[in-house]
Amino acid sequence: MINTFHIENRKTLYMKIKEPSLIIMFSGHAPRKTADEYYPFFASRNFVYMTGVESENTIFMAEVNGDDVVETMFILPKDLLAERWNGKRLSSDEVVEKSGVNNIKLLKEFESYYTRLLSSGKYENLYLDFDKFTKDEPDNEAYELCAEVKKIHPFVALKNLHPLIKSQRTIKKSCEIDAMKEAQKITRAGIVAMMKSSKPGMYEYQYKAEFDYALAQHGVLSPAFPSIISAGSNNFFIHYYGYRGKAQAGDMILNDVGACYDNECNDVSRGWPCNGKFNEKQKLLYECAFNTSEYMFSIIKPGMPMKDVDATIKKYNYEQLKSIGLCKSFDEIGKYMWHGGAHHVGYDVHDVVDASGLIVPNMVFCVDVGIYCEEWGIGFRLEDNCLVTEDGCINLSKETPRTIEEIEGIMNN
Ligand SMILES: [Mn+2]
Repeated sequence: MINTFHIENRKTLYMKIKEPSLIIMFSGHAPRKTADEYYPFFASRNFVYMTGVESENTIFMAEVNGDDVVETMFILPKDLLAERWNGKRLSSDEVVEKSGVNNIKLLKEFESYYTRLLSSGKYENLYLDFDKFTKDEPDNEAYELCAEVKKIHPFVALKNLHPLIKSQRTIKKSCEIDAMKEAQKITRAGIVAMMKSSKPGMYEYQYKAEFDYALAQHGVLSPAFPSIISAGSNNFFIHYYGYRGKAQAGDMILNDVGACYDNECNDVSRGWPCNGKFNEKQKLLYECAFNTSEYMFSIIKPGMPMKDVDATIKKYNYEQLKSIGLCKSFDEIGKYMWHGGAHHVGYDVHDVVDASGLIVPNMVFCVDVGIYCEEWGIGFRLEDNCLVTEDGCINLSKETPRTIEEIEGIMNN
C-alpha cells in the first residue's frame, strides 16, 4: 500500500492528541530464543497500519506538540552476518520510502533519545500501544517500557494508543477496500479450484492443496489465516485443522478461508456437496442459510446497531429452520447455530476495531450463517464479506459461487 495511506493514518491519530505527548510504537520481535523456527516474523498489525514497515525490532516515535510533529524511526543496522540467517534488512532509504518518516536512527540510539525527551519535562503523556491480547506475553516491549518509565519518569502520564487506533481501523479507506476486492478475486479462485476438483474419495488435504495452489498462482504465498477445510462429520468441529479426512459420497465440504492482499484479509466460507449435486436435505438447509444471508444483505445499512447483525442472523435463520420443521421454539436455535455471525475484517482477519456502536459507511464485516444439523449429518457455513455503503451495503464476496445453481453449475462444467 502506498505510503500516503500510512502518513494519513498518523495524521488522523495526531488530531486526537491534545497535550504535548510522545508516541512510541514497536513492531515486535520473534520470541527471544535463538531458534529460527519462529521465522517468518509478523510485525504488529497496528505498527504496520501506522508505518507500512514490517521489519522486526523497529520502533516508531512521534513527538507531538500541537501541529508540530517530529517523527523518527529506529531501525536495526545493516548486519551481513545476521542477514545471512534471517534475511535482508531494510535500508534507511527503504524505511523512508515505505513509511514517509524522514528521520531514521539506529535502534541502539533509542534509549538515550527517549530518556532525554522525557527528562526534558516537555511531555505530559507517553502513548503506548497496550494490546490486551498480548499483555500476558512476558516480552512485550510496550509493557517493558511502561514499567521502566513508571520507575524513572513517574511524572509522565502513560496513555493507551490502542483504543485510538482501533477506532481508526474501524472505518476502511478506499485503498483498503480496493485491496480487499483484489483479495476477493484471489479467494474466489481458490474456492472455485476446490469446487471444480471436488469428488467423493478426495482428501481434505487435497482440497487444501487446490486452494493453496490457486492462491500461489496469484502471488499469495500463505492464506490470511490457517484454512479450515473439512468434509462430512469433520464439519462439526468449528476450528478444524486435521486435513486428513476423506470426502464420502453424500458429504458436504466446508471451508472457511481467505486470501490477504496488501495486508487486507478476506474471510469467506462456502459449503457444497462433494459430488456436485445437493440432495434434498442439503438443499433445504443450504436454502435456509442462503435466505438468511440474502436478507441480511438487504437490511444492513448505516445507523443499524452492530450488535443487531448477529442477533438478526439468529432470529431470521430460526424462522427459516422452523419453516422446514427443525426448530419449534427460538430456545432451540443453539442446537443448530454454534457461533457468532459477524466480525470485522481488515488488517487482521478478526479485525481490531471498535464494534460497540452503530454501523457506518466503509465498515467491512463478515455475515456468517453456520448451520450444524447433527441428526442429518450436515454442517456448513455461508460466510460473506459485507462492505457498508452510504445507504446500504455490498457483498464483496458475491462473485464466489453462492447460489445452489451457481455452485452446481461450476462443479459440473
Ligand atoms: Mn471465517
